[in-house]
Order: sequence, then structure tokens, then C-alpha cells
Amino acid sequence: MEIKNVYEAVLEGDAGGVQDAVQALLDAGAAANEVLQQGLINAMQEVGKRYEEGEYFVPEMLIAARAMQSGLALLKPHLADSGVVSSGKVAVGTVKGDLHDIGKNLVAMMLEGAGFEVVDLGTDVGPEKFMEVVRNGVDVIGMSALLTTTMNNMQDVIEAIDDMGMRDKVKIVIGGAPVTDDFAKQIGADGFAPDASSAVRMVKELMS
Ligand code: B1M
Repeated sequence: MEIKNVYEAVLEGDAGGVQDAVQALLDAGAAANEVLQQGLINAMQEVGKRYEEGEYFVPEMLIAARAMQSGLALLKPHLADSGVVSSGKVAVGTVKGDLHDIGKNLVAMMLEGAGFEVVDLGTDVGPEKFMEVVRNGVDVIGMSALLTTTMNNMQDVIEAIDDMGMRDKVKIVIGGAPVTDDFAKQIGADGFAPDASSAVRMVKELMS
């Protein structure tokens, strides 16, 4: 079994095939990070490309996403950054209007693996829910957005937290395909991370 089998099974939306290939690779001692990056994440990039080119439509995107998630579930225990003990509570969510959750789930998974307590707020999360977790006590908020139309909703959350007078009580990290470091600075976030492992590094840095 090779990583390209994982890649191809994701493109075909074959969840069973993804699971078989991921499990076989793990059993053979493959590095979970490589299976994740070269197999699962690269395949989703190709899915996006095919969608842009009109070769795939929303149903294909959805089936591929499900297949990817099924592989991710098997990788989860192997992605844990074992031995790292850290304390801190992080609430993650995909912003209002946005239903993409694979990247957010990956970030949550890696944070948990690094020893953080993670509150997953899910997708389509408006400012009120973020405000509530801040009120209840959380060290970091992580927001994800995959659409150029929803990334601006991150600013509403930051402003809402500012308006409730608690902006200095919480660190805010953002990410997602259209998000950039410049955008993070522009909206007043504390940090931007391009991928899940950088998100963990960023959260650790902000909490130290
Ligand atoms: Co959507 N979609 N989608 N989609 N989709 C994109 C994002 C798109 C780029 C495809 C394309 O045109 N090439 C395009 C957005 C265009 C734009 O805004 N400029 C798009 C579109 C248009 C849409 C719809 C509008 C389509 C429609 O209905 N006409 C619709 C919107 C629905 C909505 O949200 N309201 C839609 C729907 C869907 C599905 C439901 C079918 C499905 C999502 C399923 C799911 O998530 N459960 C889907 C998918 C799968 C994609 C693509 C193909 C793959 C996304 C993905 O999961 N990538 C995507 C194309 C692409 O991104 N190349 C596309 C893998 C994942 C691991 O990467 O999420 O980037 P990513 O996360 C990374 C980093 O960004 C980072 O770390 C992760 C790991 O490295 N990261 C963070 C993410 N969040 C972070 C948070 C952090 C830090 C880092 O800190 C807190």
C-alpha cells in the first residue's frame, strides 16, 4: 500500500478505501504526518482544483470530504504530540455562514494532542457563541474560515469581544485557506496560522 492509494481513494470519495489504505500504511509504520499531508490534504487540494475547473460539483466535494474525515479519524491518535504537557483552554469554531470543518477539526485534534483542553463550537458560529465562551473563561479562541465571503465575519467576533470589554482576557488565532497574516493584523487578531501544526505552535507561543 502506498500513500497514493489514500490520495486516489479520497478523490473517488471511497471512505472504505481511504480507511483500508490509511490503516495498512500505519500498520506498516508510515509516518502519520506524511499520510495526512501527502495523502489526505493534497487530495482535498486536488478536489478544490477539480471543482474550480467544473469537473467536480458540490456532491463530489462532499463525498470526498467524508472520505477524508474517515481517514483523519484513524490518524487522530497518531498525530498526538505525546509527552507534551500544557495547560490552557482553547475554543475553536468555523465562523458564521461557513460550514467547512475539516481544517478546524484538524486544528482541534492537534491542539488536543498537544495537551490543550479544546471546546469545539462547531461550524456556522456567530459572535454570541464566541462571547459566551469568553465570558465562561477560555484562554484562546481559534477561528476558521474557508470562504472569502465569511472570513470578514471574524472581525465581527473580535469587535464583539472588544465591546464586552474582554479583549485583553483572551488571545485570538485565526486560519483557513483565504486567511493571511496581513488580514489577521488588519482585523486585530493576535495571530495567524497557515496549518494545524503552526496553529499549535502559535497557541503555545501566545500562552507562554
Ligand atoms: Co467548499 N469551497 N464550498 N465545500 N471547499 C472551497 C473552500 C473552495 C476554495 C473551492 C474552490 O472553489 N476551489 C470555494 C471557496 C471560494 C472562495 O471563497 N473564494 C468553496 C465553495 C465556493 C463552496 C460553496 C459556496 C459551494 C456551493 O455550495 N456552491 C459551499 C459553501 C458552503 C458553506 O460553507 N456555507 C461549499 C461547500 C463545501 C462542502 C460542504 C461540499 C465541503 C465541506 C465539507 C466539510 O468541511 N465538512 C467543501 C470542501 C470539501 C471544499 C474544499 C474542496 C476542501 C476544503 C478542505 O477541507 N480542505 C475547498 C477547496 C480547497 O480548500 N482547496 C473548498 C482540507 C483542509 C485540511 O484544509 O480547511 O484549508 P483547510 O485547513 C487547513 C488550513 O487552512 C489551516 O489548517 C488546516 C490544516 O492544514 N486552518 C487553520 C484551517 N482553519 C484554521 C484555523 C486556525 C489555524 C489554521 O486557527 C484557529
